[in-house]
Formats: sequence, structure tokens, C-alpha cells
Amino acid sequence: MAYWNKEIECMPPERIKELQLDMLQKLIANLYEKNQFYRNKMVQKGVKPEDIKTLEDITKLPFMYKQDLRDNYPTKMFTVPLNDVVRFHVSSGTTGKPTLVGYTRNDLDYWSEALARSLTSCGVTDEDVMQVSYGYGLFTGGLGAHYGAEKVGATVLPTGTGNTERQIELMQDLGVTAIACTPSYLIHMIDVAREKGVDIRKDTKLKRAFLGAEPWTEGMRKHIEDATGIKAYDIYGMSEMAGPMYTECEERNGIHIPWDIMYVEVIDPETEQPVPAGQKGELVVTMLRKEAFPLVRYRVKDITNVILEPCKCGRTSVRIARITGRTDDMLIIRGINVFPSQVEHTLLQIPEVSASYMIIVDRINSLDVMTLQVELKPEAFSDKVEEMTAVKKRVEYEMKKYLNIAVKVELKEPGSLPRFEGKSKRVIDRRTYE
Ligand code: DLL
Repeated sequence: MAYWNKEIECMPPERIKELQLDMLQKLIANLYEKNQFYRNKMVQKGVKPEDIKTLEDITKLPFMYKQDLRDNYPTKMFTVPLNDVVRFHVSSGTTGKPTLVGYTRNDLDYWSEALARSLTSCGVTDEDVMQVSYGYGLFTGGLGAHYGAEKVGATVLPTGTGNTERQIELMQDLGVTAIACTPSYLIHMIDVAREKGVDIRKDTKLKRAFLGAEPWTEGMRKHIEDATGIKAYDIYGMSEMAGPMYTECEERNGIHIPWDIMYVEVIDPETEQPVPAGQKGELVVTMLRKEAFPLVRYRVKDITNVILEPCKCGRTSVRIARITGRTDDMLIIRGINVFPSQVEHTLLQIPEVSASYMIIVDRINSLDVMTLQVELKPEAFSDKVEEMTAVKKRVEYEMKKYLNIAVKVELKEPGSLPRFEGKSKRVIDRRTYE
């Protein structure tokens, strides 16, 4: 069994608790002293650093929400001076305002350290050639997986997304043994390979895939593994935590969470109280080491459960189960996070259309396709085809600009889309994952 950092990964649970408490106390004292945002939140909740006497006392601390990040955009929540920040990553926001995450050099090191532990736990070594087909750039997937794989000593092929035929050629030519990409992109790749007469099982050396950034299921795992003969591992993370960080180990029985990097709680989103291990709830995380952009009791909105049973791999960290959904309405389309409120916000900027819309998401040839049906305003409605085409193009252009994905737009007559008396249902997700 290979470990990247055996002492930490296999530390006895009692010792972990002691060290975690120490890290938490130092973190909270530091934030209370140095950062206005955290101090205000704690003062409002009537809690002081010295109230954190046990790990369970973490529940006395206030929650943090994505909205806090937006309200403090761009850098008001940073806890170090900007000259200590060596990287930014940015993800889309609900109203066009993005979420910005900053990293110090140590933050980047710990991000790669987390991934090095994860990749090693799945058998990746310096003999591997890892194709990184997550997007590079503002999204954390590409650079995150890249530096993690390099840290292990693997040879990285930084293809990024797209240009699938070339990706398959390179996979063959360079003897790629591992790939990191979204599950839907790998399924697309398998289809394109098949069309080109390439059988991944026979014609490539691919052995492992690290799939995440969007929900997927055991059914999809089986489909991928049956089609290719490779082993597919779940990889999890979010930009606020750093990016992709945590994976299952060879046992593939839950995602290991390094105890010295992130403290996890799972709560009932209604009562906001912790739920027992094994029971589903909303993930809440506290990053124990982050310097530039800490997170304390951050409401991740992903649904999972904690697994406490020891893992056969010998690692003693807690694990979380595969993410089964979210407690908010965020959609993940081709790996990009899309909130219906972003669509609404964008539509409100376009004078010819109303804010009555429906989002329909399909999976066609293994790729997500988002269709936006939107009503025209009565005064903009016309039977002149060229006028309507111009409006449709404008909506498509604005959506691409704000959401960062291509959207198929269908213009509808005023009053023709369903009206809702209760909670509106503006999203029809027809993708199936099985
Ligand atoms: O998606 C980071 C990442 C990149 C993870 C590559 C894994 C691989 P965000 O864009 O901030 O960051 O989106 C984070 O994506 O809260 C989940 O809802 C979802 N998500 C990420 N990984 C998984 C997964 C990256 N393995 C949001 N299963 C998270 C299900 C996932 N959902």
C-alpha cells in the first residue's frame, strides 16, 4: 500500500482530534484578531475565540455562505496582504458577480499536497503519464490536477478541454496512463474514440480516470469501466476549498478528507444541526490551513454523509460519500456552474425579452446541452423572421458572455410559458446518469 505522507494519513484518531482542536483554536484566534469580516460575524453570534474548548464547540461558530463571498468581493475577506497572494481563481456567481479565491504560496503547496496524497492513494506514481482534460484558466480543475500530478512526479499532458480527436491521438502517441476530466467528457471521448476506430482498452495504455467537477453515479462508473477496462475514481473539491483535492482510495468506498486540511460537518439544512454519521445532509467545511482565503463553517450546499468506519487502506481520516445532489438550485453544465438566477439577471438586461423563462438541460451524444426558452415582450413580438433571429442571437450572445457556455435559445410568444402559483419550476433537467 503506497502513502504520500503515511504519518499524517494513518495517524491514530485520538491524536488527530487533539491536533485538529489545536489548529482550529489557532485559526479562530487569528481570524478574530486580524479580519473584520470574521470578527463581526463572531461578535454578532456572541462567540469569542476562547469559547472553542473542544472540537464540538465548532458548532458555536457562525456559518459562512457564498453570499458572504459576493458581499466582500473582490478581496475584503482575504486575511493576508495582496503581495502575499500568488494566484487568483474565479468562478461564476449568481448575478454575474464572480467568486474570487486567492492563494498564498503555502495555499498552493497544500492544494498540491492534498492531491498528491489522493493520487498516490489510487496508485498514481512517477511512472504515470497524466492527461489533464479539465479546463485550464480561471476554473480550478486544470491547474489543480496539473500541479497535484506533477508533485507526484507523473508526466503531465496539459490538454485542457476540447479538440477531442487530437486528445485521443495524443493519448495513444504519448502512452497516457491516467486522465483527469469530467465524467461526461470521458464518456464523450469514449464515443469519439469508437467512431475513429480506437478502442481505449486495446489501443491505449489508459488505466485510471479521475472524474469529478459534476455529479455522477455508480451507474456511470460501471458504464465507463465496462467500455474501457480502466478504473474510474471520484475526485471532489470546490474552488472555495482550493479546487479539486480529494479522491477515493483504491478501495473506492468514500472520499478521504485529510484531517489536517479540512474539517467536515454534515448538518440538516433545515434545522442547521449536525446529523449522525451515515445520515445524509449538507456538507459544511472549515479549512484548517488556508492563509489567503480561509473558510470557517462554509455552507457548501452539496449533499453527502460522513463515513466513520475504518477504511481497509489504513488511512484514518473521515470519508464522505459520493455527492448525491445540492440543497440549492445550482446546475453544473459541461462542468460550469450555472444558477437560474444568473440567467434571469442576464435576461433582465435585454429589452426585447421578458423574465419568463424555462431552462431545459439534455445530454446529447454524452454532452450537456442547455436550451433556454424565453418569452418575448408583446411589443417586441414580430412575424419578421430576421428581427426574431436578431433577438435570438442577442440572447445567445449575452448568455455566452455571462454564463460562459453556449446556450440554445428558443423565443416564445408572450404568455406562452407556464405560470407558477407556488414555487416556480424553471429548470427541467432531462439528463440521465445511469
Ligand atoms: O468543480 C473543482 C473540481 C475540479 C472538482 C475538478 C473536481 C474535479 P467548482 O467549480 O467551485 O469547483 O464547483 C464545485 O462542483 O460544490 C459540487 O457541487 C460539484 N462537484 C465537484 N466535484 C464533484 C464530484 C470544482 N466529484 C461544485 N461529484 C461542488 C459531484 C461535484 N459533484
